Amino acid sequence: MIRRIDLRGRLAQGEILDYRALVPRASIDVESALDAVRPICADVHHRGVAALKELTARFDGVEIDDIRVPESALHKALGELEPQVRAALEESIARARRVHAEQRRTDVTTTVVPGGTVTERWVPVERVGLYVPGGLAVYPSSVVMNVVPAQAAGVRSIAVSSPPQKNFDGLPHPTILAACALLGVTEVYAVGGAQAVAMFAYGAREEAGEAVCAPVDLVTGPGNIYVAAAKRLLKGLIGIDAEAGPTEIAVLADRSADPAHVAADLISQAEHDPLAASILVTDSTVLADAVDAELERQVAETKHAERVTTALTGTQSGTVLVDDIDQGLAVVDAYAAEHLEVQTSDAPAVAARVRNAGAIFVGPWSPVSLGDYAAGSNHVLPTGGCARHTSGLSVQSFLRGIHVVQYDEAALRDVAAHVEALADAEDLPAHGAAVRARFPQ
Ligand code: HSO
Ligand code: ZN
Repeated sequence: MIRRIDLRGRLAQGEILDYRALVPRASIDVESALDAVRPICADVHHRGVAALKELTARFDGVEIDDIRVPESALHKALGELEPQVRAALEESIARARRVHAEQRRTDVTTTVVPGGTVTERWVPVERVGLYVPGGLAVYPSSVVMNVVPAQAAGVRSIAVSSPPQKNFDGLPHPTILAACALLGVTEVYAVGGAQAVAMFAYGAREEAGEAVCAPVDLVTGPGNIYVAAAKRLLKGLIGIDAEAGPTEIAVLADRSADPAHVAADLISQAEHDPLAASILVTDSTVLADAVDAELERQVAETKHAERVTTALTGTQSGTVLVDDIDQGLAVVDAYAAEHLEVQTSDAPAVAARVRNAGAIFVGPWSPVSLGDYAAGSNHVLPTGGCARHTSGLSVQSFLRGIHVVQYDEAALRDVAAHVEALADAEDLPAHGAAVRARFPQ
């Protein structure tokens, strides 16, 4: 079911392997959605709430009277939430809060010279808009993963937007609303897609001029290609987190791994999306064969067999056979998976050598789905190879480090000649003059 890429022996033959090209990914052409998204954003910009209601009728098939979800609906959703889901969400929130609380930064003051200091002051973003999709699946867990770091960072104003659902009176999905209520988020909008990103970026007013949603500074959260395109279009006006693509799991495993567990984990992420990528990297054909057999067996029994099969048989998924774990590490580093599991006999040591991954799951008892819901780690992670240069969502995503410079007279006098010399070298004499003006001769 899952294709094989056999790299064994090729290094021995002196070949130079381009691992990134050998393990391809599905390319998501966000650029192509920009043309569709541009008029939507312009409409929201110019006509505010009226445009949002029309776009919601067109794209979601729902007529809404108010884009803002009343607080009573949040409390009702929480009241009606199944007790075991509530308990699980509470545990997920508690664990995520424990981890993210420790990510808080303290301001650091460096005394560069006597009388001259630079302080890095960490300041939370003022207002954040969090987008929660409502497509193939509904992810209250993503509400947790976005809201918890924002709150831990000290963001004062948090708004959530999620598409209205026909079967729920035109409100976002009740578990999304319940998660918001549990987290203490009270500002929620029933708006989806690109128009939600535009609403966050520009704010939205009624025709009478009354403001309904104030503009935000930063938009985070996953979404479909139109949401990604809107983020790309409005970036700059707003800050954004990464443009989330289809989810990915890579498993680096040796003979010691349990094939049933490896197959289950590959299927677990394939379940998200027909474009999801599941990749096994192993030096053991015995394991590869056993995982293949397990995939056949388990896929037949899994609920979302159709999209799982599409994902696993797609060119973005596959088993890569390598000579040894060293070569396996080169492959997974080149791929830079959103999620990497290390299931080898010396998993912690192997995992410590990984350079590129959104998150690493070490050993047989740390499956990706643990991290999706209840490890305490964040599940908003870089996809599409962005793990080479980008981190997952954290408290840091919601902070800005401001340099505060404070020199006294003697410290400035001491360095004045150097400033002047560099200003002259750049042919910017007014820069030097601004220092010299303070020390008339
Ligand atoms: N694996 C997804 C997150 C998620 N899984 C939400 C289940 N619900 C992307 O990291
Ligand atoms: Zn998942």
